[in-house]
Amino acid sequence: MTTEVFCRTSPSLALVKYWGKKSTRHNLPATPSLAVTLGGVHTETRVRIADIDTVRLNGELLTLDRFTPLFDSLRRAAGRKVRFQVESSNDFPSSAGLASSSSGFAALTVACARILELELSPAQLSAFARSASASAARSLFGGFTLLPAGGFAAEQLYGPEYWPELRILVVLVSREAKPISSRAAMEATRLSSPYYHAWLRNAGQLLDPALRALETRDISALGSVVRLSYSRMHAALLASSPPVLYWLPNSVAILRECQRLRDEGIDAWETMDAGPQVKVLCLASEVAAVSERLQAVDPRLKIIVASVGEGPVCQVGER
Ligand code: 2P0
Repeated sequence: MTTEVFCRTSPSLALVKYWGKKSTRHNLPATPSLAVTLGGVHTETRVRIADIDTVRLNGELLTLDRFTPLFDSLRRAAGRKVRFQVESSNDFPSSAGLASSSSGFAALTVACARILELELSPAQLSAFARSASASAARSLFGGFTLLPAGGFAAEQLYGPEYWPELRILVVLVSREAKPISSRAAMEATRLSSPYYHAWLRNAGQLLDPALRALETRDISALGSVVRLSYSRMHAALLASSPPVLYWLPNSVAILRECQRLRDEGIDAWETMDAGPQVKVLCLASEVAAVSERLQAVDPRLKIIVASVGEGPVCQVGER
């Protein structure tokens, strides 16, 4: 019999974006991020003790360079030299701008800590996850989360029950892996975009209005800050040398359709991350109308309807 730990997490979608590192060595974010954990999309990870470290994602063996530092720091904390056999899968496209690294590294951190029998608080788990991927610090919690600039760990601001009417339509524009990883694109922006410092200065200023809008659950106030955050992040990316453009023609078509919906008085507020997918915030009462209009942009587009999700779920079993 072998002990196996199973952990299920959901991706963290930034409403106010983290983009850029204060410290590359410690993976500390240069900008604050405010996020919602997406209910209805999941990473599932199983970890067992083995003779060597292996990580499989959707059945495919991965290279270990992104994983070994996390494994080593958890092993050091536990004072144990064990190795991990990891099998992970996503029920949404990986490495395509859908925050698979947030849910992936959060699940991995929780599962490895559990199999090592490490007693860690949620903030400590969040800090371990952040060292591997900053957005993963936020996936340690359900609901709405905040990772401050330079912060070691994320915190939960509101639980999943805080805004039951909020929906996030995830429009899958492409299933292809992104042309450049977010980590590399972030560094390219820092090193070569003349707008990077303006982005850093402004990113902090967007946090307060976003927090105020969240406090009153005002979707149009929140949506207009969300729109500024992703637009300015992508403006800085586009000004890198060479320019980084994640958008595809259908991404732009969806953005334009959201604008038309808003012109008609329907709150449909888009955001984009490091990939071509578009995520649209709206209220449950308008999901049918918004989905129908977005689907009409291109009938081939798949649209996933997410709500505000829960934090990690973990189980220990024998196999
Ligand atoms: C975010 N993104 O706040 C931002 C917005 C993408 C756009 O965090 O280098 O995989 O592992 O810390 O967390 C994606 O980058 O980057 C990301 P690392 P991560 O969600």
